[in-house]
Amino acid sequence: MTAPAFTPRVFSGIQPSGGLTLGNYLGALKRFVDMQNDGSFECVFCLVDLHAITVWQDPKTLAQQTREAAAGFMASGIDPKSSILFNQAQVSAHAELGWLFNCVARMGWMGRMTQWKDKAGKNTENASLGLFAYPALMAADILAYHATHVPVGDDQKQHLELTRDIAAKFNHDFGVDFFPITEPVIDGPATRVMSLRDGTKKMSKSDPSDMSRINLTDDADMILKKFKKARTDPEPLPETYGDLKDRPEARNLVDIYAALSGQSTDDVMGEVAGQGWGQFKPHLAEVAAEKIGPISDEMARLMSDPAEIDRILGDGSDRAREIADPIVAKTRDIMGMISS
Ligand code: AQP
Repeated sequence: MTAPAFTPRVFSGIQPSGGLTLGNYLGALKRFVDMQNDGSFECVFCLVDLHAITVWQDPKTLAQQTREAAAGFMASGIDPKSSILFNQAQVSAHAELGWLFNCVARMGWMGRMTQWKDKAGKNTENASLGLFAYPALMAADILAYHATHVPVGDDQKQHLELTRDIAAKFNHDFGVDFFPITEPVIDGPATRVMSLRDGTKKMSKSDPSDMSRINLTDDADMILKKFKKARTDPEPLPETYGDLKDRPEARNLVDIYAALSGQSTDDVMGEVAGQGWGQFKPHLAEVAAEKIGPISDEMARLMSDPAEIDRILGDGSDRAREIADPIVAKTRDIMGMISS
């Protein structure tokens, strides 16, 4: 249970490690907007560029990717006046608390993280130390704001559990009730959108194949092309959602359709049962293009004024520091460090 003393506050972030995908939109952005509009929470949203550099990022394109991701947040409905929107590198509290948490987290905890194993692969000797420590920085991102709720896709569940472990260990080790035990918010029909080329892999902005994902900047023709080429099996759509259990590619397209059309998966099956892919895929593409088209247009409009995006991120960083700096100062104090 979250201690009632904490202000209901949402924190979440997305890496500007490439263009935003439909997975980022359905698994994260759409839900960020719902929580902002719900009005029950203070909302803090971050372009986590310090996380992005745990794998190589070209310095010539990182700033542009960060602005494009910020445009994607705003075009999806994040209002930078009511929510705080900023990039992580401008608020040094993240890096500082990340270091303090490196000294709380245990090597064994980090070594068990599936994202570390997936991203480092067999070549762990050559992976960056930052990639290994990534979950401690993520805990710092969240806990620097005493965030009580974190909306994320299903792939981040394990990192959220680690955030809770770090908060609990810190509170226990120092005999305080300082950090909240944050609640993950993982719900809805598309918390894990899968690759269009392989139904066992999640859709990812850094997948080498652009055909594996729908980008928020794809136009209607490209969306249709990608869905038409999406891997499926030869069977038509079955009567019930349960019948899709062993058909990951088919289930993924149904999940995407349900999330985009705002229907339950059972209602979707009632609508599409018996359809072949030649009928279902173009309809799915049309629904996707209707949703993504306005976002893509608004992103292009926002991107035509990069100075304004930088101003918004600067303003968001000032507001973020006002919350995070005192929390990190108090953390140093609890740990026994001298500070002015
Ligand atoms: N395929 C997905 N389905 C549902 N949610 C997803 N998210 C990412 N991919 C999917 C959610 O988006 C948020 C931001 O993710 P991130 O960019 O910080 O990192 P990631 O999860 O590693 O996303 P990518 O696209 O796979 O990035 P790269 O390729 O750079 O590693 C998170 O809430 C995540 O759950």
